[in-house]
Amino acid sequence: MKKVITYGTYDLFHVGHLNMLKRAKELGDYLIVAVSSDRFNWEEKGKKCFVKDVDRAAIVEAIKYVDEVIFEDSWEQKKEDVVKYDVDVFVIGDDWEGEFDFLKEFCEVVYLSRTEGISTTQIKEELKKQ
Ligand code: C2G
Repeated sequence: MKKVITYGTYDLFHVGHLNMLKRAKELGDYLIVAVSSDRFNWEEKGKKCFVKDVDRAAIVEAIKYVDEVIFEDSWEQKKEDVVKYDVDVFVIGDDWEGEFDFLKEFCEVVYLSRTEGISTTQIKEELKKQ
């Protein structure tokens, strides 16, 4: 079984997130998604989420492409996760191009193009104008 892992905040779930998860699953047979915890987002990414982490995890878990959800609580955990879950492919959007090449020692690293014209930030900005 070819296992794939990806990481993200997945706040205000939208079609860009869906496309990423669909394409991530196409790279293997089993997809694990590490959803960023509220603490990690705020303290490490400076992101304030609209949807709390347990609800973001529940939404991602309900997506048919997703087989397992874990929480992302540190930048360092990727290496441990890849080994612990016996992952073959790490995949993430190309906005992170090159950032995780250190994982090539443990698994295949794939950066997929983002879906243009949609982002959580854009959704929040548009809603403010209404
Ligand atoms: N994404 C996409 N197209 C968009 C928006 C997002 O393909 N229009 C992808 C991102 O590239 C990422 C995933 O969807 O692979 C989740 O996006 P975010 O929730 O913005 O994740 P991010 O904040 O980039 O967190 O350790 C890695 C980080 O946790 C990634």
